[in-house]
Amino acid sequence: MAEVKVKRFYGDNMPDLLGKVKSELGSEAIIIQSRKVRQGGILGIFGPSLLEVIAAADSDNRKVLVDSEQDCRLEQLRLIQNDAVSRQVSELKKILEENMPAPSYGKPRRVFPGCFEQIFQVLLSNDVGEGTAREIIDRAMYKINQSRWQDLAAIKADVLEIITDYFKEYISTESKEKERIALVGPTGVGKTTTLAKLAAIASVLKEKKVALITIDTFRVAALEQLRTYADIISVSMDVAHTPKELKSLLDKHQDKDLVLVDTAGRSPYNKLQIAEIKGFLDACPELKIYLVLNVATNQKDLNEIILSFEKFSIAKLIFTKLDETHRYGTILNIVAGFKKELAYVTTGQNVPDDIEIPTPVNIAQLVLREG
Ligand SMILES: Nc1nc2c(ncn2[C@@H]2O[C@H](COP(=O)(O)OP(=O)(O)OP(=O)(O)O)[C@@H](O)[C@H]2O)c(=O)[nH]1
Ligand SMILES: [Mg+2]
Repeated sequence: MAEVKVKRFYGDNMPDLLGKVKSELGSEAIIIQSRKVRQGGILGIFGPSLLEVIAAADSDNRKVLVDSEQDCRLEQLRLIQNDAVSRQVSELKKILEENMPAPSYGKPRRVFPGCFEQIFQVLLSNDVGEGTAREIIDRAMYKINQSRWQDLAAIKADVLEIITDYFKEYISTESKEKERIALVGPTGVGKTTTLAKLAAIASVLKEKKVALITIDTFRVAALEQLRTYADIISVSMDVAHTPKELKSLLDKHQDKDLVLVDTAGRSPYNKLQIAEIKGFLDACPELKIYLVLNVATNQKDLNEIILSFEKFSIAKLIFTKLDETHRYGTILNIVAGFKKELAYVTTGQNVPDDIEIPTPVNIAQLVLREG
């Protein structure tokens, strides 16, 4: 396969950008994408907008000249119209996604000045995605006067505030209304345990009327596990074998303040099993679906999981097993990338103690934690 060089360029205007593309990748470079971006990108809360061009050159030397913004648009149109080329474009995009260095504004990796680099490295070591980390530092640099760029404590405080502000948008407050919630997610992430924690808090501590339902008839042990929790908490527990049964059980429990539905863990790659659960949940539109994720899962797997479970119209996220890792950057990556609210985090196996409604500042502190 031809060797492909893919690069992202930033600038204020298209002629300058195209000049950069030509000088770095040659006049036969292909523009894959051009768009306006906020200097802050994913976080979208940064300063002025920039033009971004993603360009590629390959060793087959295809003749694609890009001279002006108009040429660039025409070129994109041609690419879309030409099937063979657009196949190649998707191939390039794939390579791009896999191998793309973080935005470098057309230069090799920029080392941040003063103490910013140190904080940048802390974010990276906590698994914050490089692009997101860069955006956070860019914003901090924009915010902090240059005379304080050596003041580590001040920079840290500002970065904490930036991350906190971001989480403020995506951390949900507890609903006062009656709720019907189904937990879905991969196997073993802690769905049943989390459900038991929520049921115990609502029923025992808040004296609400609670019912549990499970559609996880896949394993006898799973039924026993939930029944044991239901017995300890003294709440009813029903089993739904079909979507229709689930619907009528929800109707039966209309008087309850909280109805929690447990589902069987599913591999994100098993489309059939996921479709089966979807069949149950689609029959009950009143159910809010929370996706449960183990925070210690690597970012690529988390992305796959979210994409597979996205079919369910995920309302909120729950991150589990915060006690099993010291790196929490993936929470920021997922919340930033998928723009989903965070409902709860769990921090251990104890029912009901090890669950919290996160506060923006607490989660931000975890993301910025050192050592
Ligand atoms: N360390 C830690 N363990 C947890 C946490 N939440 C759940 N677990 C443990 O993870 C294991 C699996 O928990 P379950 O609740 O059965 O997970 P599940 O998602 O219902 O599993 P399946 O139904 O088989 O898909 C159990 O040993 C739990 O005690 C947590 O926050 N921290
Ligand atoms: Mg379970």
